Amino acid sequence: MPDGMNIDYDGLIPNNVGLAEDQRVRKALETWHPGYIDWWKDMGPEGFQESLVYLRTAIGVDPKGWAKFDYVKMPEYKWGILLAPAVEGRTIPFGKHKGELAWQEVPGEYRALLRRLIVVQGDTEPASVEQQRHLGATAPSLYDLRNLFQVNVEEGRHLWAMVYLLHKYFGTDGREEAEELLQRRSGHADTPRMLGAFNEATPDWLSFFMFTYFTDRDGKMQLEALAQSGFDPLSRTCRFMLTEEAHHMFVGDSGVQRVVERTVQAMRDAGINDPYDQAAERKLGVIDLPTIQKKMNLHFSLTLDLFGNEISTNAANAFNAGIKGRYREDKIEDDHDLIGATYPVLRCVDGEIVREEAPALSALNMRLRDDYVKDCESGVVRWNRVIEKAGFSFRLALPHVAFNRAIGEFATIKAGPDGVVMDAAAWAARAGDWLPDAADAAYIDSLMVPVREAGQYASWIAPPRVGIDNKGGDFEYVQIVQ
Ligand code: BYC
Ligand code: FE
Ligand code: FE
Repeated sequence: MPDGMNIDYDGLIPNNVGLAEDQRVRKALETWHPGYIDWWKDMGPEGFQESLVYLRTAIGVDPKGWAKFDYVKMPEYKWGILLAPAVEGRTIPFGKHKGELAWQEVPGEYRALLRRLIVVQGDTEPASVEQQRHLGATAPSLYDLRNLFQVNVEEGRHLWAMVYLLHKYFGTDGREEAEELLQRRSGHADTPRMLGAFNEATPDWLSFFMFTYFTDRDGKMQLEALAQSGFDPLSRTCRFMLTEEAHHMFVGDSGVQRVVERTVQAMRDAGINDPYDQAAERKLGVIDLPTIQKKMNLHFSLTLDLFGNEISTNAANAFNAGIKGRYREDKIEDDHDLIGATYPVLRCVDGEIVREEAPALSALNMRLRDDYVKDCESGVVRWNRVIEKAGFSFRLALPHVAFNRAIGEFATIKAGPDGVVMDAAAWAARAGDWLPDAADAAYIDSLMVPVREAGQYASWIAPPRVGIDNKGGDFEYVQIVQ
């Protein structure tokens, strides 16, 4: 058995799961590979398949040196299967099997449950690549273009990670699911991706930064919960995915920050004092602060839907079974079975938002969402510091969790970003103040002109403070070949 530190980097599929000795799975994956490449060429980054991109490739799982950087044509990227090293004697950390040895095979009774979670996780990865496929055409710099592609190839690898589990552990139906992951399409009327937010458009770069900040962060939370799994191969795969995920959120976090920096800088240079003077801000060719807030409202609320219903028996079953834990379950000090425990949940009762104690097991989606909202705050605080330092009395804020929801308790009511419940007509009359409208979209679109000279940046975004892999902001991160 591989201990997880031996990387086979020579074959078609770099891996540390002993594929060379596992004929059946190797064959299955080699059969799946051409379909994946076809999908990548059809649905991956449009127009840049021949370009040389300065990419990080995962080549190991040692936290001190797991990646190397080099120019790569994306279709030739080495999408490997890498699991975090096995932890000797690891036990199931929660639920009714707590303390038993972690499973190395799928327990029969939980097969369907596990398969569904793996398929849902797998489905989001290619979906995001599809959503972002047009963005290369309008990248604000080569640095940003490279970051987009880095995120894209790694989401591709995350699909591989789930497909490996399906092929290795789920037989014929696993193979069918792996096929279908290549068939569904983000936003398609007949064969959409599985979760709502992954069928929305990512029309511009501000949306891309908001998506990688907010939606990739749902990825982080869900992967952390699955990394606790008693099914050890899932746990190990998610643990390694999380090391890549950090960069995706960095792209979003620093991307939004650079937009804010540029906006307040331009406002100061022009002597604008009123941060709500949208027209004046737009004359400067930057994205005005109120529009940044609206984009944030949209992407945050769309992402909250990804946590499912506040009260969920699926979530309770997955926890009881030892399949999906809480965020950083291993750092929580309680009995880890939650029988008889309660958790405060925001519910909608007679059209009002109220906090109620609910059985903690049923409230696990709510709990993960609470942890997520806390995690989201840190970036907002940093962005606000930039605005404050520039001397403007404007603060970005996460909207209330009841705002603009399509799943869960608040799907049937209308609430403003402040959480005040209102009737549908009143809400509709204000929607343009809270969410980007057609005029906002047209304005942002007008700014989305490509900048392709090394070291140059579009008017609406500040250069990064440091580059990637100790290179400067003026490094040629993409050698464009079209
Ligand atoms: N859209 O009992 P409930 C990432 C369905 S992001 C459509 O509350 P549960 C990434 C639900 O499936 C992380 N349908 O559901 C980020 C269920 O259907 P069934 C992705 C929805 O299971 C950026 C029914 O409603 N990973 O990695 O407690 C770039 C009842 O709901 C939605 C995961 O999500 C929705 N939003 O919770 C790239 C982890 N929400 O089964 C990648 C795996 C709910 O009754 N998935 N439904 O037919 C899960 O843990 C759970 O499936 C969910 C839903 C948390 C998503
Ligand atoms: Fe991912
Ligand atoms: Fe990601």
